[in-house]
Amino acid sequence: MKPIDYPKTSAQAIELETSYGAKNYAPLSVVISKAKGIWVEDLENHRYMDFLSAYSAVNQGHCHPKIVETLIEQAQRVTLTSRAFYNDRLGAYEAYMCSYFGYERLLPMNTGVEAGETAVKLARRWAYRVKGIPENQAQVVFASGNFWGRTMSAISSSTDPSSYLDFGPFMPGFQTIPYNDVQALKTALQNPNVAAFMVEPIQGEAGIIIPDPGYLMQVRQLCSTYNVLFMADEVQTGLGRTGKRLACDHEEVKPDVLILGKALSGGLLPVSAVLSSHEIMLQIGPGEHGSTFGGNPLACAVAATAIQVLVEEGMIENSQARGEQFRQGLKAILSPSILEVRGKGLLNAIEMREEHPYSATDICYRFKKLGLLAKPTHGHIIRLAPPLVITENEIDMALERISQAFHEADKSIA
Ligand code: IF1
Repeated sequence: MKPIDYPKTSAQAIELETSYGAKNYAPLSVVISKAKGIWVEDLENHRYMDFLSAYSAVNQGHCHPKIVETLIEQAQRVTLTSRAFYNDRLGAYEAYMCSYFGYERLLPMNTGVEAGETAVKLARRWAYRVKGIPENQAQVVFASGNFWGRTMSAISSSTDPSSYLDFGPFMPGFQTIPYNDVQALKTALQNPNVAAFMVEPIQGEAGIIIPDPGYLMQVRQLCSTYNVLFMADEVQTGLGRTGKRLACDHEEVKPDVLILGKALSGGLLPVSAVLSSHEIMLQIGPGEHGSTFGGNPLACAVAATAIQVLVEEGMIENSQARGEQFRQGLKAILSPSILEVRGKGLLNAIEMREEHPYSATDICYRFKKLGLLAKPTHGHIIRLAPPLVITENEIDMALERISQAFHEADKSIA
């Protein structure tokens, strides 16, 4: 068989994907062929500042040299053994992660949604075998506006029709309550059959929705009071993204079940994890859950280095400092199209007025022309989330480009 023939131009690359690919995405028309740190390049050698970070999967910056080095080194030793046997990376990785995040046990999976599914299964098992909820009566509560992936369970809890429409019937035993609504949570937890409340500490896909100060603290307290598992989906907000190790750390609350993914591998390969206590984790026994690649030595080695560089290179502190610098600059952009600037650490958003003559997508295309990549969510909210390695000067450079894009757009409709 002849070797594969890759495109030489962006146009060729787009044409191939348009002709042969499924249509489950509508990408911005840029073709990335190289990436390093916060910078990505297309096939015509145009350079862009990546302000999406693969939805917070490359917090450590694209192709972080130390993580790549680990990948190459481990790939020449052994990559996959299956869990039919032990390997010499998994146990050490589990101990390393449990020590850093303060949990007793870790269950390794691959994608974020698989970790979410694992958390729901753990909650149900715990509900029947520890809390004593009658069989098949366990309820898991979610917040409206949640996004935790694309599987049938994840869309069964979704309140976004674009996620669930015409994919029914749905997973039973799920309820949704308004996000950031303590009273609604308290009411929901009166039901003795509730096993868990699974929630993002900041809602990503919903548009970087930040709950009121104290919300997470009250979630923690209510879940403890009603003997319900507090399950934090930190797939997007975790690992330094919001300026702390975890977004839950802003309120110093500790979830019973912690869900991680994305940047857990620095964006090199799919690695996710669920961390919890002995009591909760041991409700799933041998042969009752897992996956072919879950806990493979390559993923463990890469993830351990991804965590190590995140911490030792000060990326979490940088996320906090650069985020403050960034929001200060964004708030100084006086455009009638901007409704609100919000964020924590380097998870930020510009919410635009929906009725404005130009859209968030128009602005993102102007960003692209000026050498910065971002994508709107829900039509009028621009998520701005660069890798956590971004420097002070690069933030200033990004602010110049963002501000110029808005001023040019405002001039174009004057
Ligand atoms: C896509 C959105 C973000 C997540 C949270 C679990 C998962 C995700 C909080 C599942 C995944 C990704 C999915 C990705 C785009 C991106 C996304 F726009 F889809 F909603 F970030 F906001 N929990 N989010 O954000 O992790 O299974 O994908 O590894 O293109 O679907 P996954």
